[in-house]
Amino acid sequence: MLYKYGLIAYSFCFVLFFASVQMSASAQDILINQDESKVPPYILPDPLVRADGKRITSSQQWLQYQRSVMLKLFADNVYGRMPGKPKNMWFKVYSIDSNALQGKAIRKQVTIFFNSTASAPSMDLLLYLPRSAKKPVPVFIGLNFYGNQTIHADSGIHLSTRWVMNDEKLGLVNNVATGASRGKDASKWAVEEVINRGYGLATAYYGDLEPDHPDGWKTGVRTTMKRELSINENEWGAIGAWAWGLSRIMDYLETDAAVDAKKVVITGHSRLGKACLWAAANDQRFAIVVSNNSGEGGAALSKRWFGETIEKINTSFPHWFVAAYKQYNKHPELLPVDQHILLALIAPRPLYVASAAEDLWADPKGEFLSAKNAEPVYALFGKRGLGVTEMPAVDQPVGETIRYHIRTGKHDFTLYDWQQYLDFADKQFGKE
Ligand code: GTR
Repeated sequence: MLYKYGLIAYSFCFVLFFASVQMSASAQDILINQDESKVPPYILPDPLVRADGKRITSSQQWLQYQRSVMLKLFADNVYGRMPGKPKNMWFKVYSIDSNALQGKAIRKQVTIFFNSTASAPSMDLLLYLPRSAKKPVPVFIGLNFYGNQTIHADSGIHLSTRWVMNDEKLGLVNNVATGASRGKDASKWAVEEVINRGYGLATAYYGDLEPDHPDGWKTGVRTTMKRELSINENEWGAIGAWAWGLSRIMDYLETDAAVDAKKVVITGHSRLGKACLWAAANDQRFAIVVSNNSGEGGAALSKRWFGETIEKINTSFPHWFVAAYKQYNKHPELLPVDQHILLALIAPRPLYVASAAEDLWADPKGEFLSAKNAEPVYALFGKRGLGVTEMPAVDQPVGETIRYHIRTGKHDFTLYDWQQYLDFADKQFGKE
């Protein structure tokens, strides 16, 4: 009986809820809060409580039951369904330079074709490997924002011919990258540092998977691969497509004898940090996960009203998430998950979450609290988390299997960030 009334009340909430969603479509102002004293109380769902109210008490129960339940909640409500590996994928290593970066690196460029046809949809992978390596190396992988040629001034990098967002300062004109874009985003990519530390670096342009605008799905993999992957374009969003591409890079890395595919660190900045987390939640081949300033829809809690909100992100970027996510625009409290559970889906693998002090939009404290609230799932595996209850001071990383720092400065991916991630990877891989 109680259950029946519960259901009625629940359906009633939904009616109200949809009505308010309708109303919000015409609402002009989206309220944003960046004042800590104004954050209202909120309740986070407990990842260890099952739908029937019973508690998960072991890593086996988590892995055999709860993990997939939680993953599905994210698929259904936030990012959409994640398709698998296409059957007829193939790789063409179209360029190798064994004397790249003043002799320090081997540069490989690979086209990853998603089917066997001559005009197959594809992505273009850039891979640097330390030339001095005597055995397969661990590799950092992450998508880039403006084409592979922007991550380093190395003139041997293939210039992307795909659609890019215009930005004259970066050499991106008429939605095409010009030669002037070479190296323009190099400050975000510590290529030499990574190579000197004995790691490889693999990157591809996210626009190869889906151009980042509301109509991007029409030319991206959500359309070009829909038949092979048996998924309609509206069953996933752009973040899903980018995350899917990260797994396709992993598919290639597994075939490259110079790479230790058991030691792949996946990373991403901002919107690509969101894609990185969703990729890592789905694909357990990524050994270490690094979220750099991923913010709303990434590492930051969405029920905590601070910085970007679900409503704001769905309004600015209507193509990033599935339509179901828009139901929570005005009612984040009704979302059955929050982002600490996304982080928990990475357990027991090492996870690094990083914020920047001036990046209030991404809600540094919400990122810290999210990492903190992922700890109970890591604890099931005997893994230690942050080891603190309060946010650390700037530039003071904390934590073991879950690590966190808040860096001085703006929304960015800096050398300081890379150095912390390399130290973390060294430690986790027992390289010290
Ligand atoms: C912002 C967006 C953030 C973040 C950022 C970025 O405009 O609101 O969620 O993704 O872009 O990717 O740099």
